[in-house]
Amino acid sequence: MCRVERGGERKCEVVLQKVMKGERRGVVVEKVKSSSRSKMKLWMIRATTSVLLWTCVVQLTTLGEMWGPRGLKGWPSCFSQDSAAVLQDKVHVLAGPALPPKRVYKNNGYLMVSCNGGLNQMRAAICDMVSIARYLNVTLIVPELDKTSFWADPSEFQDIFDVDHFIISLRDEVRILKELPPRLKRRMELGMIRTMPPVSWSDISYYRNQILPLIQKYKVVHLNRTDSRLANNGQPLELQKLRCHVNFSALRFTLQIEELGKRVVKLLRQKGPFLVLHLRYEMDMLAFSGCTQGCNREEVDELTRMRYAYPWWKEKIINSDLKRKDGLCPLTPEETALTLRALGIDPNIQIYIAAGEIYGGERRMATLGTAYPKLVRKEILLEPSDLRFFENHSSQMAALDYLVSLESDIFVPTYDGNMAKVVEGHRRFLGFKKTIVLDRRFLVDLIDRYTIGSLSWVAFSSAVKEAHADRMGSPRKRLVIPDRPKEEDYFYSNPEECLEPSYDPLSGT
Ligand SMILES: *[C@@H]1O[C@H](CO)[C@@H](O)[C@H](O)[C@H]1NC(C)=O
Ligand SMILES: *[C@@H]1O[C@H](CO)[C@@H](O)[C@H](O)[C@H]1NC(C)=O
Ligand SMILES: *[C@@H]1O[C@H](CO)[C@@H](O)[C@H](O)[C@H]1NC(C)=O
Ligand SMILES: CC(=O)N[C@H]1CO[C@H](CO)[C@@H](O)[C@@H]1O
Repeated sequence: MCRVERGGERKCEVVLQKVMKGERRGVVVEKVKSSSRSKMKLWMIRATTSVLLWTCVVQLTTLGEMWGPRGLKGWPSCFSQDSAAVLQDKVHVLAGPALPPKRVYKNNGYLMVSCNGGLNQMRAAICDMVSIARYLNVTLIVPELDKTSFWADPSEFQDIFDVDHFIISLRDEVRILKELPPRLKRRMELGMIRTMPPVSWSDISYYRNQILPLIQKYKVVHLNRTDSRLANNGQPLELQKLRCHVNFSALRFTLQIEELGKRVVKLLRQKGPFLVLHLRYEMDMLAFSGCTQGCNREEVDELTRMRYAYPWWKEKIINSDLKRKDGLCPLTPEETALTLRALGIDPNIQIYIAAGEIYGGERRMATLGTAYPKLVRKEILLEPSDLRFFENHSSQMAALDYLVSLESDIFVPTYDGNMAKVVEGHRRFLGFKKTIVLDRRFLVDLIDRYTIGSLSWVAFSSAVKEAHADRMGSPRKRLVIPDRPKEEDYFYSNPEECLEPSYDPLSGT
């Protein structure tokens, strides 16, 4: 099979880089001395390169099977069984795209961005910003992550993502630097650059016509908000493809996070299939949304106080019941248990809870734990020493959950936040892996009818099954609603332009 162990690939890349540097040094030596000795040296280096390349190929082949197809650039080949072609692909990956040629273009200036929000919102934003920089022919500075959001995670880009891979794998598209050149840095310190939030849901033409002239004038523009700044639809096909390429291939987590993720997946796999439940029933979610279904008096008070305490949670007076009936609340753990049973999910399946601390703790988890006794959390699977590194770094914790979610047999988010959307899209990309996108509005209505006894279990279960038959992450069109971008399907939840097998641009009307 063509699954590639990521560490192996990375080692090869490093080796290749070293070899290339060596070769370059060899050429210089040759020019200076022009002696046959240096030619000999050059020949030696070439020979070593071949040996190393071969070693890498062998390593890649033996290390197969272990990790998802993400590691391979030419993913479609991953679904073919032809191992000869696969091997060829690997040689190709090593010799070519591992270090794509730099794109040569006239640089129009520099773009700095500060992302806002949680990890997955930032992830999507990084993809948008790379694509925008590519289309404006500017140089992108490695994005700054949000350290002041609710999660207050001090992690930098390079604490979460493999920054060198990010820069190198995109160099055939756009130049990315870790920081501004010194001259421009001084300009920034003197406040001589332009800082602004771009208009939400803009077309690329906005960036070309409004932002590019500013970049040309000030040399550096700093975009200080990045959430949903690029429209979902109506963008050039190449731009849409680049958004995915960044998402699925240029952005990968640091080795440390990847390895821990791999370990969690392995521990789960040893015991059979597993479902990842993104149970977004955490204190911040409930305080922010005002959803208090099933909470006691003290809890409601606590959540309300918290909402009032945060100035950027602007909506203060919330009617939880109405909001829930509109499908705008995350499912509670109890509602989730009923839903999974109604969908016919095997009670013996392992359920990995991808979430922080569940609000209400054991009391609220009891029903789910009875319905699905094999509930696991990373705190159970891993040693405290493994997790200590992640403490107070919610984004790194979220990265771990992201990896486990990608690999699961079934992924079920209980709320349509950014994690749910980005993972859903990524799983489509990995071959339409099963993701159950719950119709919460419909569900809470059914659940209420079942709970008061006006619906039998059989009727309830079949209604739930029927309503979700079409919501399993299989191929479908992204919903487009001109002028109401907030209500249409999010680009990253169904990046259909990048899902080669089913995408046919001619039938897209
Ligand atoms: C970017 O560069 C390409 C090729 O170098 C050129 O065709 C294109 O017009 C440039 N775009 C902008 C916005 O400068
Ligand atoms: C972004 O920059 C503008 C202009 O400098 C400023 O008014 C605004 O408060 C900034 N927003 C954020 C989120 O920092
Ligand atoms: C994490 O934060 C808590 C509370 O802010 C603090 O008590 C703890 O020492 C921190 N842990 C680490 C590893 O920094
Ligand atoms: C892993 C990877 O790079 N996958 C693909 C991302 O999307 C673009 C557009 O479909 C493809 O060209 C890449 O191969």
